[in-house]
Amino acid sequence: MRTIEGSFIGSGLRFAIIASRFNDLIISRLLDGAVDVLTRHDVKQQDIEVYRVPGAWELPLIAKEIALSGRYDGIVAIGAVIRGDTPHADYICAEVSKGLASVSLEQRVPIGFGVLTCLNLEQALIRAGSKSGNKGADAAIAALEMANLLTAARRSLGMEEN
Ligand code: INI
Repeated sequence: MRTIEGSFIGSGLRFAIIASRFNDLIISRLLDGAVDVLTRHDVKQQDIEVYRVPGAWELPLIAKEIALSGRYDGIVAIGAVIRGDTPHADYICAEVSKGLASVSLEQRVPIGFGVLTCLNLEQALIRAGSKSGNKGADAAIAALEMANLLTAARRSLGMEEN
């Protein structure tokens, strides 16, 4: 039996982090978590580029441009959608998750999903570096593993490296 899996070795890999400005109290913590985990896995600071967008809604479009550039081994998407009194946030969440998933599949680039979808600020804080860990870091480590897995899988499947 052979198992194909991705390592957590980041040296030589390039990552784009796309982060919204909306709810920056949360975003700054998720962003710190993502950068911290990548650099602790030997991704060089100069191999990480951060793109800022206004809100989570704008994440799929920048993800698509970045994916099309072919410059990065992976993308880490960071956002924080917090429900208000109306269903506004629900529409954002649905489109952002669908949009990022479709960019990832169509462009064949791993996108770590570090977009919080919470009912209130407390839930978001808990997931941004306190009780429930840091979802920015989780998204970054997933993007790193998937970047390495894709290389390993393509090699194993005899596919051209691209
Ligand atoms: N953007 C977020 O990132 N989080 C939110 O919670 C949010 N809410 O609730 O409104 C939000 N709205 C802005 C949206 O993402 C767009 O930036 C805006 O509609 C302009 O296109």
